[in-house]
Amino acid sequence: MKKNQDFTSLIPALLYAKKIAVLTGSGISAESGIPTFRGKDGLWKNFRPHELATPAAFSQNPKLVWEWYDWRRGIIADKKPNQGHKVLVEWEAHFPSFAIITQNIDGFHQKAGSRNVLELHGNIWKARCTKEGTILEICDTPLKAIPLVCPDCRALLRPHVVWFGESLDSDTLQKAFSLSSDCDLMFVIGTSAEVQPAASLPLTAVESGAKVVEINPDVTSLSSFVDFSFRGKAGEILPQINARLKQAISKRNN
Ligand code: BJW
Repeated sequence: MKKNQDFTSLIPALLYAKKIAVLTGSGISAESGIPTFRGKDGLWKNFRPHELATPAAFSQNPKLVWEWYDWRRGIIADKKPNQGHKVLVEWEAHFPSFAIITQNIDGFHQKAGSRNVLELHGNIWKARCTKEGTILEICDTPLKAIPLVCPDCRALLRPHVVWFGESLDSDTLQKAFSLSSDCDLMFVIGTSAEVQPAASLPLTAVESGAKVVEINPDVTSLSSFVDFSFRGKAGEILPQINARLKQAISKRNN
């Protein structure tokens, strides 16, 4: 079925939305220069997930895993949030109930200024003690010593991210599902929707009666379920929607 790609029909839904949830993936940071995972130049084209992003990989070779994360921290440290992230900051200030659920670990939503952000897969700037579970913020790039050890107990620290086969933090996941079932409008931006359980959130929103808007240059497995599909880059489409929204707000107020 052909999806609605018309800004004009989205604007009334956005203008009168009471509760907005946004699910983001690596595509929203692509225009900042952060690689995605599964695209043409995605990380999983050059690196094997089972060698770098599983608990077994870390047990086998913590140094290799930390080196990979150190390299990625270096890439992120040099880059800035883009227009897509910035529009979401404006929307948080405008809408009474607005939350971002991100799969990204780059911290760019918060860096742009968003405050109501749930990080499903953790944060690359944090490390966690493998013995005591203590979470530390570590901002050095490059890291001073690899692998990192806990300053308190000397056990290994690991990146505070969620690897394949690991459970997501249950409180965070519960909040994400409740935002998804409770919203009247959900934006799904820059995710292939291939990774569970994040990929189930938009389906929960659909089942709960919300309108769902996808912004992605490519078709995904979600595309056939959504109400609006905008095929393009988040850093271009979001500012266009925002400009139309502002016009509609000023028309409404006059
Ligand atoms: C643009 C753009 C632009 C480009 N503008 N868009 C049920 C069925 C089958 C399997 C499972 C299942 N439940 C669980 C699993 C196993 C697994 C899973 O889902 N595997 C699938 C791959 C099949 N899930 C898990 O293991 C999860 N744990 C879990 O469920 O625990 C319980 C359990 C375990 C095992 C079995 C059953 C239950 C944990 C998942 C953790 C994912 N971790 C990673 C790494 C995080 C740390 C790190 O960054 O190093 O998270 S993997 C990677 O994928 C990362 C991402 O957050 C995640 C999603 O990727 P994302 O963001 O969608 O990126 P891409 O590259 O896929 O897509 C980018 C999109 O952007 C593309 O569509 C582009 O077109 C678009 N784009 N430029 C807008 N400018």
